[in-house]
Amino acid sequence: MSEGRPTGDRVLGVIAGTYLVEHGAERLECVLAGRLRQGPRDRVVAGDRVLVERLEDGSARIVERLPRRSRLARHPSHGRGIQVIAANLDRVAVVFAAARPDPDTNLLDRLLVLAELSDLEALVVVNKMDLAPEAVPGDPLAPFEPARGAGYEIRPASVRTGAGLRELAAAIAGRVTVLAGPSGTGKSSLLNALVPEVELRVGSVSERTGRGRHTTVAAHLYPAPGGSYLGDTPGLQYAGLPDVPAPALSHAFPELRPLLHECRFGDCLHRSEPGCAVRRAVDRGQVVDSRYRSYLTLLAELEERAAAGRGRGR
Ligand SMILES: Nc1nc2c(ncn2[C@@H]2O[C@H](COP(=O)(O)OP(=O)(O)OP(=O)(O)O)[C@@H](O)[C@H]2O)c(=O)[nH]1
Ligand SMILES: [Mg+2]
Ligand SMILES: [Zn+2]
Repeated sequence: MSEGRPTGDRVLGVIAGTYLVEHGAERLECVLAGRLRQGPRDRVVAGDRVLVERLEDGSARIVERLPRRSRLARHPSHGRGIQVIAANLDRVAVVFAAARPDPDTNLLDRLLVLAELSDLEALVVVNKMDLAPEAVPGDPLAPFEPARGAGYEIRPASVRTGAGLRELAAAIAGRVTVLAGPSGTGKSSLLNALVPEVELRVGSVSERTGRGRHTTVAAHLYPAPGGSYLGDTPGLQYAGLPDVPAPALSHAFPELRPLLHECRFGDCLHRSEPGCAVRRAVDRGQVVDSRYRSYLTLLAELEERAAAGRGRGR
């Protein structure tokens, strides 16, 4: 944080329009000042730094949101623009299971790209390693090899046996990390295991909203030991990429970055352009085929959406 600027209080989460804000050792339940209520729903999200005003009746309200240092955002399933999921994060831990549900490598690549486009560091947690070898014949980490090859840290873990949890706790120490991934991979279980007394809080959240904790509608951060924050996010089954220009997509694949300046054309999209260094590297096996196919899938999606946008007279 730069000097002389207020650092503000951290928003932990939003429950039914009430913002839970960490104010020193206190937790304040705040409403948004009228001015902030005009904006979109993601005006203030988990992780945001805010200025809080306390009123005489003991209530508190958020009067200002400070600039975001980073944000995790996706394209909403309906409509345009982007939906901010959480702000001021350091890392995204993409959580998959070794089995139940089986890993979906295309979704994995998509979530890694989402993190890259949000300028966030990403790591991959492979939970439920206890299910191997019965439920997973062969190497349970094989589906994650392409991501490892691209430079991502892959952390096997099991909430059931406790394997890998200590290492994971060390990896998140002192930082703001959110767990993101498909439903049922064990994000909440990891939170319970890594953050003491979080179960209690999850329980109270459910009571307040009258919903089960499986219907998380917004991200929520939990203070964890060592000055860290660990966050739960709503299931990212749907993870549309934010609108970025097509050429930006290749930059979200770390293993492609060193090749990009070698393509013959500066605006190469790495499909079938002559003199494409990416194609050459794929053909030589230097770039993993499944990662390249994920790139092509996401590229087509961005282009389709851009075309649909133009069709609407954008
Ligand atoms: N065998 C095994 N089961 C696990 C492990 N971790 C979690 N589970 C189980 O997997 C199921 C889903 O776990 P959750 O923690 O609710 O998964 P989640 O990712 O939070 O799911 P959503 O909230 O729906 O996004 C539960 O029945 C857990 O008990 C593990 O390491 N091994
Ligand atoms: Mg959950
Ligand atoms: Zn190219």
